[in-house]
Amino acid sequence: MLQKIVLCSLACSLTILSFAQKKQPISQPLVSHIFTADPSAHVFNGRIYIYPSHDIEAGIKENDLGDHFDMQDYHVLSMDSIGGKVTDHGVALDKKDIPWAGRQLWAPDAAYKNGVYYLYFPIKDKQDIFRIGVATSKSPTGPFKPEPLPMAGSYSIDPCVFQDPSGKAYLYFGGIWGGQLQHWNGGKHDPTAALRKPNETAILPRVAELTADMKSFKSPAKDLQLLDKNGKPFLESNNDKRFFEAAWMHQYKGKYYFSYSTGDTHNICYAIGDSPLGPFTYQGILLKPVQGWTNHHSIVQVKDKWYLFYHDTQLSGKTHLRNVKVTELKYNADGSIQTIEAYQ
Ligand code: FUB
Repeated sequence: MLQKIVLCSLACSLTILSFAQKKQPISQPLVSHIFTADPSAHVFNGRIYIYPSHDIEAGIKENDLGDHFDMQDYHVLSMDSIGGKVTDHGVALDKKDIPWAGRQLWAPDAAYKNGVYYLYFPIKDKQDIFRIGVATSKSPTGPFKPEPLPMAGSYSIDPCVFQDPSGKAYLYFGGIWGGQLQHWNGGKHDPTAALRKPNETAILPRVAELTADMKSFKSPAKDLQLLDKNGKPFLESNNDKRFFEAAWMHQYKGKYYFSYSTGDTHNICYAIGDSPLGPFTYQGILLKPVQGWTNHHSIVQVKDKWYLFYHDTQLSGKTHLRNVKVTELKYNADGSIQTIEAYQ
């Protein structure tokens, strides 16, 4: 009996010890009544607005093309301050209202110009080719009215819109594997084009300047040059550093910061340049892998601090049912970003 009690108390102590040693998330989901992912955050009129994907259980088997991410609509979230109450403003755009839509509403982004809010969204068209659409509203929370056709010359996924202090606006986009970027070389579509081989140069993200009405590309999208610290392009085998998806652009102290996910190696990395059109030089990892396969973020200044919005799968433990989070992002004096570990 005594032996049993001793064994039991030893087992209990070990359990408590291992619980205490297990890393805990540094931040909690912003909402838990719906699943949300890919948060693009902006401050409009002093309020923080988050434009996330709205994850659902569509009952589709998981595969490398991401068919299980079969989202149907977007909700906009907002809060007056970091840590403040989060409001879900309901459906801002529904797939059924997009005339050209096929399936899979993936990561969106938003912008404001001259009294109009713009929502940029990727979805497969009726031929199952990812295109980028734009929808407008007088309110940051929608409802957004989509243009009747996708943006001409757009393809692939994960649009990020960046408005330069010069007044120009740029759309960054692209994602490999299920995001289909490998099908677009030199602006031409070839659905049979394969992924790059390990010794080939890595596929690059795309950028296009937007027209003044924010609804079209001024000229065809171009490759965004991403170079290592020796000025060389990455090879596909550098898959812990090369671009995969989740483009984001922000400016800090006059420099342009392009950040992105490395996809199959799950890092969020960043690169710095002197122009929104690049070239960009790789700097390092800003967010280490999170729970779940995907890693996707945005970076925004709120008053005098900077924040990283990101997601993980804390609430569900399932790759396709994610929850958005926020944590502070800090720079070093030389402009480098302090790497964030989402669990400590
Ligand atoms: O949410 C669907 C896709 O997963 C996004 O477009 C990718 O960036 C990844 O997060």
